[in-house]
Amino acid sequence: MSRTARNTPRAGTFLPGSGPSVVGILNVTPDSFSDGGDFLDPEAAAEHAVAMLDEGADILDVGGESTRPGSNPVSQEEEIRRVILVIERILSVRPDAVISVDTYRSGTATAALEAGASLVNDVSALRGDPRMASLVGKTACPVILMHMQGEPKTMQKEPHYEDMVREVREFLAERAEYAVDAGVRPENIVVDPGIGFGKNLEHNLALLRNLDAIVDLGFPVLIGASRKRFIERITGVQEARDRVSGTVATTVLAYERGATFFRVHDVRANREALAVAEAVLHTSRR
Ligand code: HH2
Repeated sequence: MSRTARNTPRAGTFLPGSGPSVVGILNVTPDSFSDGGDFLDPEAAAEHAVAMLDEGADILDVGGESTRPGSNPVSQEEEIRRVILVIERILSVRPDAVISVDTYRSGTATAALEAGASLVNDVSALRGDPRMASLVGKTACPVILMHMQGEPKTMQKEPHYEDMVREVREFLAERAEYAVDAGVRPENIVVDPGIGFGKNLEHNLALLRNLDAIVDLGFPVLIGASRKRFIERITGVQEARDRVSGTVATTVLAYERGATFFRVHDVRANREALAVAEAVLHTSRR
Protein backbone atom coordinates (compact mmCIF):
# COMPACT_ATOMS: atom_id res chain seq x y z
CA MET A 1 0.00 0.00 0.00
CA SER A 2 1.39 3.42 -0.90
CA ARG A 3 2.07 5.96 1.80
CA THR A 4 -0.56 8.29 0.35
CA ALA A 5 -3.18 5.60 0.45
CA ARG A 6 -2.23 4.69 4.00
CA ASN A 7 -2.40 8.30 5.08
CA THR A 8 -5.97 8.39 3.90
CA PRO A 9 -7.57 6.79 6.94
CA ARG A 10 -9.13 3.50 6.04
CA ALA A 11 -12.36 4.46 7.65
CA GLY A 12 -14.26 1.49 8.96
CA THR A 13 -11.99 -1.07 7.39
CA PHE A 14 -10.63 -2.24 10.74
CA LEU A 15 -14.06 -3.18 11.99
CA PRO A 16 -14.46 -6.83 11.16
CA GLY A 17 -17.62 -8.14 9.60
CA SER A 18 -17.78 -10.94 12.10
CA GLY A 19 -15.69 -12.44 14.84
CA PRO A 20 -13.59 -10.91 17.59
CA SER A 21 -10.55 -8.68 17.04
CA VAL A 22 -7.38 -8.93 19.07
CA VAL A 23 -5.57 -5.66 19.73
CA GLY A 24 -1.93 -6.31 20.66
CA ILE A 25 -0.44 -3.86 23.19
CA LEU A 26 2.88 -2.23 22.40
CA ASN A 27 4.01 0.09 25.18
CA VAL A 28 7.02 2.14 24.14
CA THR A 29 7.48 3.38 27.70
CA PRO A 30 9.91 2.91 30.58
CA ASP A 31 7.15 2.69 33.21
CA SER A 32 4.15 0.68 31.98
CA PHE A 33 2.85 -1.58 34.73
CA SER A 34 3.62 -4.94 33.14
CA ASP A 35 6.07 -4.40 30.28
CA GLY A 36 7.68 -1.04 31.12
CA GLY A 37 11.12 -0.72 29.52
CA ASP A 38 10.82 -3.90 27.44
CA PHE A 39 10.17 -2.12 24.14
CA LEU A 40 11.78 1.31 24.44
CA ASP A 41 14.29 0.33 21.79
CA PRO A 42 12.49 0.78 18.41
CA GLU A 43 14.08 -2.39 17.05
CA ALA A 44 12.87 -4.49 19.99
CA ALA A 45 9.43 -2.84 19.74
CA ALA A 46 9.09 -3.59 16.02
CA GLU A 47 10.23 -7.19 16.59
CA HIS A 48 7.59 -7.64 19.28
CA ALA A 49 4.98 -6.07 17.01
CA VAL A 50 5.74 -8.54 14.24
CA ALA A 51 5.59 -11.42 16.72
CA MET A 52 2.12 -10.24 17.86
CA LEU A 53 0.94 -10.03 14.24
CA ASP A 54 2.21 -13.57 13.65
CA GLU A 55 0.32 -14.70 16.74
CA GLY A 56 -2.90 -13.31 15.30
CA ALA A 57 -3.20 -9.66 16.37
CA ASP A 58 -5.61 -7.73 14.11
CA ILE A 59 -4.52 -4.32 15.37
CA LEU A 60 -1.39 -3.09 17.17
CA ASP A 61 -1.97 -0.39 19.80
CA VAL A 62 1.19 1.69 20.14
CA GLY A 63 1.47 3.92 23.21
CA GLY A 64 4.21 6.29 24.38
CA GLU A 65 2.84 7.22 27.81
CA SER A 66 1.82 4.95 30.66
CA THR A 67 -1.64 5.56 32.11
CA ARG A 68 -1.26 3.06 34.95
CA PRO A 69 -2.53 4.24 38.34
CA GLY A 70 -0.09 6.80 39.76
CA SER A 71 1.73 7.40 36.48
CA ASN A 72 3.05 10.81 35.47
CA PRO A 73 2.37 12.34 32.05
CA VAL A 74 5.23 12.84 29.58
CA SER A 75 5.59 15.76 27.17
CA GLN A 76 3.99 15.54 23.74
CA GLU A 77 7.44 15.80 22.15
CA GLU A 78 8.65 12.79 24.12
CA GLU A 79 5.49 10.83 23.35
CA ILE A 80 5.85 11.55 19.61
CA ARG A 81 9.53 10.65 19.71
CA ARG A 82 8.71 7.27 21.29
CA VAL A 83 5.88 6.19 19.01
CA ILE A 84 6.68 7.53 15.52
CA LEU A 85 9.94 5.68 14.96
CA VAL A 86 8.26 2.47 16.08
CA ILE A 87 5.22 2.94 13.82
CA GLU A 88 7.52 3.59 10.87
CA ARG A 89 9.62 0.51 11.64
CA ILE A 90 6.60 -1.74 11.93
CA LEU A 91 5.19 -0.52 8.62
CA SER A 92 8.53 -0.90 6.88
CA VAL A 93 8.44 -4.64 7.62
CA ARG A 94 4.66 -5.16 7.64
CA PRO A 95 3.13 -2.48 5.38
CA ASP A 96 -0.39 -3.79 5.89
CA ALA A 97 -0.32 -3.74 9.70
CA VAL A 98 -3.28 -1.88 11.20
CA ILE A 99 -1.91 0.43 13.88
CA SER A 100 -3.74 2.33 16.55
CA VAL A 101 -2.07 5.10 18.55
CA ASP A 102 -2.85 5.16 22.28
CA THR A 103 -2.90 8.89 22.99
CA TYR A 104 -5.17 11.71 24.13
CA ARG A 105 -3.02 14.39 22.47
CA SER A 106 -3.96 15.64 19.02
CA GLY A 107 -0.34 16.43 18.13
CA THR A 108 0.72 12.84 18.78
CA ALA A 109 -2.34 11.49 16.96
CA THR A 110 -1.63 13.73 13.94
CA ALA A 111 1.99 12.59 13.76
CA ALA A 112 0.97 8.94 14.15
CA LEU A 113 -1.71 9.13 11.44
CA GLU A 114 0.82 10.78 9.13
CA ALA A 115 3.27 7.98 9.88
CA GLY A 116 0.66 5.41 8.90
CA ALA A 117 -1.49 4.67 11.95
CA SER A 118 -5.15 4.05 11.09
CA LEU A 119 -7.01 4.72 14.30
CA VAL A 120 -6.83 6.58 17.60
CA ASN A 121 -7.27 5.03 21.03
CA ASP A 122 -8.15 7.92 23.33
CA VAL A 123 -8.42 6.99 27.02
CA SER A 124 -9.84 10.46 27.71
CA ALA A 125 -12.67 9.94 25.19
CA LEU A 126 -11.87 13.28 23.47
CA ARG A 127 -11.73 15.25 26.73
CA GLY A 128 -7.93 15.47 27.09
CA ASP A 129 -7.21 17.81 24.20
CA PRO A 130 -9.75 20.22 22.69
CA ARG A 131 -8.29 19.64 19.21
CA MET A 132 -8.65 15.85 19.22
CA ALA A 133 -12.36 15.78 18.28
CA SER A 134 -11.89 17.94 15.21
CA LEU A 135 -8.85 15.88 14.20
CA VAL A 136 -10.66 12.54 14.26
CA GLY A 137 -13.72 14.17 12.67
CA LYS A 138 -11.70 15.80 9.88
CA THR A 139 -9.67 12.69 9.07
CA ALA A 140 -12.69 10.34 9.33
CA CYS A 141 -10.46 8.29 11.58
CA PRO A 142 -11.85 5.41 13.66
CA VAL A 143 -11.63 6.17 17.37
CA ILE A 144 -11.82 4.21 20.62
CA LEU A 145 -13.60 6.18 23.37
CA MET A 146 -12.82 4.99 26.90
CA HIS A 147 -14.45 5.75 30.25
CA MET A 148 -12.19 6.96 33.05
CA GLN A 149 -13.14 8.54 36.36
CA GLY A 150 -10.52 11.11 37.40
CA GLU A 151 -7.03 10.95 35.96
CA PRO A 152 -4.30 8.30 36.09
CA LYS A 153 -2.30 9.99 38.86
CA THR A 154 -5.14 9.75 41.38
CA MET A 155 -7.94 7.68 39.81
CA GLN A 156 -7.58 4.65 42.09
CA LYS A 157 -7.91 6.72 45.29
CA GLU A 158 -11.44 5.82 46.34
CA PRO A 159 -13.34 5.84 43.06
CA HIS A 160 -16.98 6.57 43.78
CA TYR A 161 -20.22 6.16 41.84
CA GLU A 162 -23.92 6.26 42.69
CA ASP A 163 -24.80 3.76 39.97
CA MET A 164 -21.58 2.75 38.27
CA VAL A 165 -22.81 0.78 35.24
CA ARG A 166 -25.44 3.41 34.41
CA GLU A 167 -22.89 6.24 34.78
CA VAL A 168 -20.34 4.51 32.53
CA ARG A 169 -23.04 3.81 29.96
CA GLU A 170 -24.31 7.40 29.99
CA PHE A 171 -20.78 8.76 29.75
CA LEU A 172 -20.00 6.61 26.69
CA ALA A 173 -23.32 7.52 25.04
CA GLU A 174 -22.60 11.23 25.57
CA ARG A 175 -19.03 10.93 24.29
CA ALA A 176 -20.15 9.02 21.20
CA GLU A 177 -22.71 11.75 20.46
CA TYR A 178 -19.99 14.36 20.91
CA ALA A 179 -17.75 12.48 18.50
CA VAL A 180 -20.51 12.23 15.90
CA ASP A 181 -21.17 15.97 16.26
CA ALA A 182 -17.47 16.53 15.57
CA GLY A 183 -17.76 14.58 12.32
CA VAL A 184 -16.83 11.04 13.35
CA ARG A 185 -18.87 8.44 11.49
CA PRO A 186 -20.91 6.33 13.96
CA GLU A 187 -19.56 3.13 12.38
CA ASN A 188 -16.03 4.30 13.27
CA ILE A 189 -16.69 4.49 17.00
CA VAL A 190 -15.64 1.80 19.47
CA VAL A 191 -16.54 2.24 23.15
CA ASP A 192 -14.64 0.92 26.16
CA PRO A 193 -15.82 0.88 29.80
CA GLY A 194 -12.21 1.41 30.95
CA ILE A 195 -11.43 -1.53 33.20
CA GLY A 196 -9.20 -0.29 36.05
CA PHE A 197 -9.56 3.42 35.25
CA GLY A 198 -11.10 4.88 38.40
CA LYS A 199 -12.64 1.54 39.37
CA ASN A 200 -12.15 -0.79 42.27
CA LEU A 201 -12.38 -4.59 42.13
CA GLU A 202 -16.17 -4.61 42.55
CA HIS A 203 -16.60 -1.95 39.86
CA ASN A 204 -14.50 -3.95 37.37
CA LEU A 205 -16.43 -7.14 38.09
CA ALA A 206 -19.79 -5.37 37.85
CA LEU A 207 -18.85 -3.93 34.47
CA LEU A 208 -17.83 -7.32 33.10
CA ARG A 209 -20.94 -8.91 34.59
CA ASN A 210 -23.27 -6.26 33.16
CA LEU A 211 -21.51 -5.68 29.88
CA ASP A 212 -24.80 -5.96 27.99
CA ALA A 213 -25.64 -2.44 29.24
CA ILE A 214 -22.62 -1.13 27.31
CA VAL A 215 -23.11 -3.44 24.30
CA ASP A 216 -26.70 -2.16 24.06
CA LEU A 217 -25.38 1.26 23.08
CA GLY A 218 -24.93 -0.22 19.62
CA PHE A 219 -21.20 0.41 19.17
CA PRO A 220 -18.52 -2.27 19.12
CA VAL A 221 -17.13 -2.71 22.65
CA LEU A 222 -13.44 -3.03 23.55
CA ILE A 223 -12.25 -4.59 26.79
CA GLY A 224 -8.81 -3.83 28.20
CA ALA A 225 -8.41 -6.09 31.21
CA SER A 226 -5.05 -7.55 30.25
CA ARG A 227 -2.80 -8.36 33.23
CA LYS A 228 -4.51 -5.68 35.31
CA ARG A 229 -4.25 -5.45 39.08
CA PHE A 230 -7.79 -6.64 39.81
CA ILE A 231 -6.74 -10.05 38.43
CA GLU A 232 -4.08 -10.23 41.13
CA ARG A 233 -6.73 -9.36 43.73
CA ILE A 234 -8.69 -12.43 42.65
CA THR A 235 -5.95 -14.93 41.78
CA GLY A 236 -3.08 -13.78 43.99
CA VAL A 237 -0.73 -13.72 40.96
CA GLN A 238 1.61 -10.85 41.79
CA GLU A 239 3.82 -10.82 38.72
CA ALA A 240 1.83 -8.90 36.07
CA ARG A 241 3.16 -10.89 33.13
CA ASP A 242 1.96 -14.12 34.77
CA ARG A 243 -1.69 -12.98 34.84
CA VAL A 244 -2.41 -14.57 31.46
CA SER A 245 -5.00 -17.11 32.60
CA GLY A 246 -6.96 -14.49 34.49
CA THR A 247 -6.86 -12.24 31.44
CA VAL A 248 -8.09 -15.02 29.18
CA ALA A 249 -11.05 -15.59 31.50
CA THR A 250 -12.08 -11.93 31.11
CA THR A 251 -11.68 -12.15 27.33
CA VAL A 252 -13.90 -15.19 26.95
CA LEU A 253 -16.57 -13.91 29.33
CA ALA A 254 -16.62 -10.47 27.73
CA TYR A 255 -16.82 -12.01 24.25
CA GLU A 256 -19.78 -14.11 25.30
CA ARG A 257 -21.45 -10.93 26.59
CA GLY A 258 -20.95 -9.12 23.28
CA ALA A 259 -17.53 -7.38 23.37
CA THR A 260 -15.62 -7.75 20.09
CA PHE A 261 -12.27 -5.99 20.65
CA PHE A 262 -9.74 -7.29 23.18
CA ARG A 263 -6.69 -5.17 24.01
CA VAL A 264 -4.16 -7.67 25.32
CA HIS A 265 -0.45 -8.22 25.94
CA ASP A 266 -0.56 -12.00 25.35
CA VAL A 267 -1.91 -12.31 21.84
CA ARG A 268 -1.54 -16.05 21.28
CA ALA A 269 -3.34 -17.16 24.45
CA ASN A 270 -6.24 -14.76 23.92
CA ARG A 271 -6.51 -15.55 20.19
CA GLU A 272 -6.69 -19.28 20.88
CA ALA A 273 -9.26 -18.83 23.64
CA LEU A 274 -11.39 -16.66 21.36
CA ALA A 275 -11.21 -19.25 18.58
CA VAL A 276 -12.62 -21.87 20.95
CA ALA A 277 -15.24 -19.48 22.34
CA GLU A 278 -16.26 -18.56 18.80
CA ALA A 279 -16.57 -22.20 17.79
CA VAL A 280 -18.79 -22.95 20.77
CA LEU A 281 -20.97 -19.88 20.43
CA HIS A 282 -21.22 -19.65 16.64
CA THR A 283 -20.89 -23.13 15.23
CA SER A 284 -22.51 -22.07 11.96
CA ARG A 285 -19.42 -19.96 11.17
CA ARG A 286 -17.14 -23.01 10.98
N1 HH2 B 1 -5.57 0.31 29.38
C1 HH2 B 1 -4.32 0.83 29.41
C2 HH2 B 1 -3.90 1.70 28.40
N2 HH2 B 1 -4.71 2.03 27.37
N3 HH2 B 1 -6.80 1.83 26.28
C3 HH2 B 1 -8.04 1.35 26.24
N4 HH2 B 1 -8.87 1.69 25.23
N5 HH2 B 1 -8.52 0.52 27.22
C4 HH2 B 1 -7.75 0.13 28.27
O1 HH2 B 1 -8.25 -0.62 29.14
C5 HH2 B 1 -6.41 0.64 28.35
C6 HH2 B 1 -5.96 1.51 27.31
C7 HH2 B 1 -3.41 0.48 30.53
O2 HH2 B 1 -2.73 -0.72 30.26
P1 HH2 B 1 -1.25 -0.84 29.69
O3 HH2 B 1 -1.13 -0.14 28.37
O4 HH2 B 1 -0.86 -2.25 29.66
O5 HH2 B 1 -0.35 -0.14 30.77
P2 HH2 B 1 0.28 1.31 30.89
O6 HH2 B 1 -0.82 2.30 30.87
O7 HH2 B 1 1.00 1.26 32.21
O8 HH2 B 1 1.21 1.52 29.74
